[in-house]
Amino acid sequence: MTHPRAMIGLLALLALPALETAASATELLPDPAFAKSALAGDWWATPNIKVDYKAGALCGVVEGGTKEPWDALVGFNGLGLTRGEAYRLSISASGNPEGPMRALVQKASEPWTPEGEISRRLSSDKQVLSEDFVAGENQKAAQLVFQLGGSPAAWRFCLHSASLLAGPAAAAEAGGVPAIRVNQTAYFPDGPKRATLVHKADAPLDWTLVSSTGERVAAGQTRPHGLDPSSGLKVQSIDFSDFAQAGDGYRLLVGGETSPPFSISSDAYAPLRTDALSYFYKVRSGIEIREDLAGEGYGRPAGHLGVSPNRGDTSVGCLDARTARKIYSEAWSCGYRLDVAGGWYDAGDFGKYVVNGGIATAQLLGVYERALNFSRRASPALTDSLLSIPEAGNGVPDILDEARWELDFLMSMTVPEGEPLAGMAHHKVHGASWPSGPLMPHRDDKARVLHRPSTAATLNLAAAAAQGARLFAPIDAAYADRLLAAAVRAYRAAEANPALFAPYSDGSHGGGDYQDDNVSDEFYWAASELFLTTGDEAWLKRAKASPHWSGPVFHPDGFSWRSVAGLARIHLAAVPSRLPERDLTAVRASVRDAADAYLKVQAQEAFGFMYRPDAGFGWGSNQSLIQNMIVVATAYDITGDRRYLQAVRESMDYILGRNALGNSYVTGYGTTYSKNQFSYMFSASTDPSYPPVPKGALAGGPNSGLADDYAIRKLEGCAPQACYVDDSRSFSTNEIAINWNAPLAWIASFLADAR
Ligand code: 9MR
Repeated sequence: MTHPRAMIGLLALLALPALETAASATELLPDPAFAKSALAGDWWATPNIKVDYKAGALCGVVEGGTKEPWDALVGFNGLGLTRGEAYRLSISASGNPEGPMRALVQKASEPWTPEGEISRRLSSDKQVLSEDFVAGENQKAAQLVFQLGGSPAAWRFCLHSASLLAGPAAAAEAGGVPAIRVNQTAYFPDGPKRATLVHKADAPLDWTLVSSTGERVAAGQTRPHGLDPSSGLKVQSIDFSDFAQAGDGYRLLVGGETSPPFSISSDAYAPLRTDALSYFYKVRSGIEIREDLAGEGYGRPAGHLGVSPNRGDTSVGCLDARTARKIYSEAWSCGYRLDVAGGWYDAGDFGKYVVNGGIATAQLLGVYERALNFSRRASPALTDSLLSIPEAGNGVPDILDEARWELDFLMSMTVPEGEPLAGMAHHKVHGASWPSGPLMPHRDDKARVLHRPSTAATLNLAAAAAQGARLFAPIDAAYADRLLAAAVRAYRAAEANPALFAPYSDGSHGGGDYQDDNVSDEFYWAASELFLTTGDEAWLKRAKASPHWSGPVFHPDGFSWRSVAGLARIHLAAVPSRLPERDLTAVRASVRDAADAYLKVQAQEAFGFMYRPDAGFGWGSNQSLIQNMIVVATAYDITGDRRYLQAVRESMDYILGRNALGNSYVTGYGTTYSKNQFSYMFSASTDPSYPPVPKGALAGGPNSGLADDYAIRKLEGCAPQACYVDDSRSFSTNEIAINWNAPLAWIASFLADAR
């Protein structure tokens, strides 16, 4: 990108030396409050901004009709930055009428690498905004630039103050990570209680556990582990499992180090179950989100319901043949339009993808099904009063209501009878190009397009609909019949088109690829679900014909949307069915063996979790870990062996703060938690006029692949556990997604109910 700009006559009338603030941070901008009667320092603007200055504000009228944010700029050059040093950018600004602003501290030439950023839509109310960042590069002359372009109408921008602080005070604001890493939410009174200490010492150290009143309640010695490969840190472990007194505000102490506070309680996971499940209502598409149900700040008009500026999803056509040729190497298109309104938005983006929708729905249904089969029917997960959703109280359990919202969407993605590929499911629907955020769904003006059907999507629809059919059967028989018919039809269509794969693309077509060219696992999953639902031999025969029937399906990096055989296997092991005894024994033994293998991994991990993939941490590693925990939880359900229950409890510590970064990956849980995940709509971290990431949302987590520019710049060379940054620019380590929150809800429900 280039920043066409010209210097105009805002010359340095008064250049002041850098100011030392009381807190010993250094101010890099002259006259941050614009208190002088003449503008101080080297400010400039592009010619399409008519600038005026008087004490108290630097203002300018931005011409309308520019296209890109960087088509209209106000800036300040010559800022020195030191790599590794902490900075705080603070501004107050307003716009009248409204206008878009991106404030960036960045390299002043190609590639314009940003160091700190604040993005906002400005309105006439003055907004006070700040951003802390640590400089990634040494720079003699970086710039602070305000990108103000992209508005069709002219508007007036005012900057009421601008400050860039460098040094210790800014660093103190950014905060340090306590050396003792704990589950910042809760340990079970009768569960394992371990923490990990990051420390240089080779010898054991003394630890004490203190209560909220400071009373010493337990003590012991740490166990040194040396250098831990997944965190790149030298660590020791602390085991206080013997202490079983429930309470809040406990802390561990080692030498001068103090842990964050935590509870010992059996009650922590019921609220997490509710919060994790409540995520889904907030990301529904095609329905108004009621603030009285979703909570303050989360109400919004329906998105993608055919109301301008939305251009979907009530009548969506297919990708044009020219673009299709680029992506699919064939001029595929279609002559029909589909009503694909509804469903959930996939993640931070507004795409709706059948494979991901399928597995997320299956695991949401799984929360209900596990409660049905293993809670003596006593779990709140089975009730019609669990969630704050419009359907609460309609006589249908809330989890089924929520799942139906997506099941209906999945079925609507089916190619109509009489068309080529009839009965197949379109792989996905999303914008023809990516919108720029922050953005609420109802304001998205991108044309929406259906992508080519795929075998994987069709089988995901078949599997999720088949599972839905057995769970809805006692509650809404007509709907269950519809689901089963859709599942059978989809399976048959997939059999007729067994190798229609979703390819990789160059990522520039407005949505994720969800590439998958091996659908043997999807066939196994769909056939298994159809068998579990119908008890029909014909489906069992198909499932048994799969290489996955007796092949290895549990891998170190967990099952996922791409690799679903493990999910099929745990359902075969846990769902009551007509599976012959011998088969059931073999299936269950395979789940137990897998669980034992995960327990071995856990025993080697100084951070107590059960995820050790062969090569680095993958995209959404937190969900991969949770899937492994779900396998172990299933082993507990089918055997009653409490080692499995305790292993799941301990592994949850990692998600909630016992990890290399001392960060809880669940928003709103713990003392330090992810809250700046990438999301077009939950983007309060870049613009406070948007809602924040909701409580109970799971961040994707460390991703050794570092697949975004920000992560590459900030995290290069990271140890696997440390390849994460809680910044909304890092979509490859820090996004939220339906297929991550569904397993979170599953494991939270298990932990809430299993005793
Ligand atoms: O979760 C997906 C991950 O497994 C893939 O490696 C990655 C790249 O293709 O895409 C992830 O899914 C994203 C999707 O493509 C678009 N919506 C957001 C998803 C979560 O990041």
